[in-house]
Amino acid sequence: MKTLKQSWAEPYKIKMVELLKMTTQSHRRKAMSEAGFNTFLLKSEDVYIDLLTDSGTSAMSDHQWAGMMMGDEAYAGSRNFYHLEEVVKNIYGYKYLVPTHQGRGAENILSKILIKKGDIIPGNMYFTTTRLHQELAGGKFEDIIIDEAHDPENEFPFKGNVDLEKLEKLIKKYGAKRIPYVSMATSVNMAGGQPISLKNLKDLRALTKKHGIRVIHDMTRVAENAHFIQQREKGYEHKSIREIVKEINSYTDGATMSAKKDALVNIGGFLALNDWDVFEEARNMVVVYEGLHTYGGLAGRDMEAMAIGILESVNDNHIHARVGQVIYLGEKMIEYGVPIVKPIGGHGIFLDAKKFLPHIPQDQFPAQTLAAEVYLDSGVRTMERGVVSAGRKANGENYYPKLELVRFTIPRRVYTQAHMDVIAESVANVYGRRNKIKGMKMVYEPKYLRFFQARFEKLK
Ligand code: PLI
Repeated sequence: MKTLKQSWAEPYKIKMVELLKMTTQSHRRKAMSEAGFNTFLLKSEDVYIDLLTDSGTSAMSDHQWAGMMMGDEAYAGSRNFYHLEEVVKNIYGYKYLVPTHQGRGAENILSKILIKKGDIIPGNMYFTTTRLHQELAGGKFEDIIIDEAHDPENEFPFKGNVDLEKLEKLIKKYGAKRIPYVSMATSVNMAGGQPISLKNLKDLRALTKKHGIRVIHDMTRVAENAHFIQQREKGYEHKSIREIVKEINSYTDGATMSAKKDALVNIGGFLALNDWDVFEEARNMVVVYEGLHTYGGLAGRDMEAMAIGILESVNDNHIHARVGQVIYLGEKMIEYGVPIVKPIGGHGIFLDAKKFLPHIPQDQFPAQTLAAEVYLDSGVRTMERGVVSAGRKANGENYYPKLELVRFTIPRRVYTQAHMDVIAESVANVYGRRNKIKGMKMVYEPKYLRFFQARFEKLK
């Protein structure tokens, strides 16, 4: 029987450490100014605790490192590919695998195959690279996530759910023929790492099946979503993460995966499919953009580390500790009175910058400003997920997302509870002097995915 309170602890011990550089305020001021007040442009050496992303930043296990030594670096037919293929089949339940160098490689291929000019792609909130590939292929993304997802304070337990009425309206308006698939993500990143429920997914499956529309799953953080289903959805409390992951996937036709997150590797991804015809085309296209269909831009050793990482990622103790650490940090921030997205998500804490800095209008980039201020305070690097990340529409106008957030993304198996304390204290410091903080203007804007390389100046 489960006790009411069950503390988590890391299901591993530390065998090797990487020393961190502590910096002074004046050093950080210079570094931030040289980086154009964009945390993506900071040098990693100037960062103390790096919460820019959970992508490719996880610590690999000794098993994974041992697997790296077992790399079969043949150009074709590497044994590591076959191992990965078997793991993807067994753990995720998809029939066919096309490896890619990372998630966006899979998104590119899938979008080129399934999307025609003028198509509509409904999804449970956009993700930056996913939507861009859909647009580059001639499609238009339509947000069909439930309204609760756009409200940082709404504590609905499954804010990643699809609003089926919104989807039905789109089907009525455009016709099912113009909708090649529904782009469904688990642990919705831009909403704050919010899960979709299995009930909602089953309903989505029933509706799309009626209209002959595919469901394509962005399964980048599927195991973290499975954890929330286990914790919150009736009937799943005694199911393992592995079982829940498999069930989620069973209601979808294929998936794009950035293995740099859930799957605990520093590089890698794939496209997984159940439909032979789409697979055939993808297997052909991958040779154009990534590499041969048995390596897709990866070394044999990368595929081996990924296969082992996938197995480790669906371990219940691993996920419990991983999400437990994120929740620990979020609860600390709440104790300090700092406004964050609730419920706390799976891969990071998202500060509500509109509420944190209500005096800064959205076109003066409150989240970008706040990310810079946290770095200046303590050397903790975070990232903007607001108006800068949202970019511009095809007609050149800015998207103005309701959510204007700063993401504190927690790499897996990397930082300790003491680091979490230091991070929360730094945010509390910045919160204490929030009224004195001024916004910024953008002085350089690249054409694609501007958040990566844009530069800013502080307003006087
Ligand atoms: O960074 P990639 O190309 O391996 O994966 C792209 C990608 C696709 N879907 C989702 C939900 C992501 O979160 C994602 C990448 N995310 C990054 C880099 C992040 O920092 O969240």
